[in-house]
Amino acid sequence: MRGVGDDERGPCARWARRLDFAFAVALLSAAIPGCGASGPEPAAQVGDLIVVEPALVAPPGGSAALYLRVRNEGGEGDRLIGLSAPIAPHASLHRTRVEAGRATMKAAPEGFPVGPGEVLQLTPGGRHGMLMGIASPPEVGTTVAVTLSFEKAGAVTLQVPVIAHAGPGGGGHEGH
Ligand SMILES: [Cu+2]
Repeated sequence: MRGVGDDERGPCARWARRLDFAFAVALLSAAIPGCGASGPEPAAQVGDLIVVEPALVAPPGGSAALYLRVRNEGGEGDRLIGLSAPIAPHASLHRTRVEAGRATMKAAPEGFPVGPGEVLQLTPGGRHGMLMGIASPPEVGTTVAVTLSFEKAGAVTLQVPVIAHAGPGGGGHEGH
């Protein structure tokens, strides 16, 4: 599983290279409509960790990216160490780097820390979850069950809304 994201020629990497920066920004605003304003409603909670604004982007091709934020309201640090979903035989945490308009991603098996009082952000163009090997992409507007695993707080399952994978006016075709 770990090798999939490490391989630049893998399906995930091919998908990432089509994600230009403008697209990523459009995606971000689509995924987080009320960003920064009033506190969004929790999508899930486990211990002192509150998951807000989850979104799944599932273009054709079998891979889907998971974005969300985790707020740690406790006094102790924790770490997102993995994810899983019934619709995907493989899932892992990834980092994206965007340089000169090109995105590449790598698996992050060490996970992502979220310190006390901090917010862990999984966003387009940054850290994210990746579901791979999806047989048939979920429809926009439906929800997909995803389980997040934290080092200390344990696992929590949430329903993640599937959002469109193109920016405004993008037409939804990513060039297959
Ligand atoms: Cu990825």
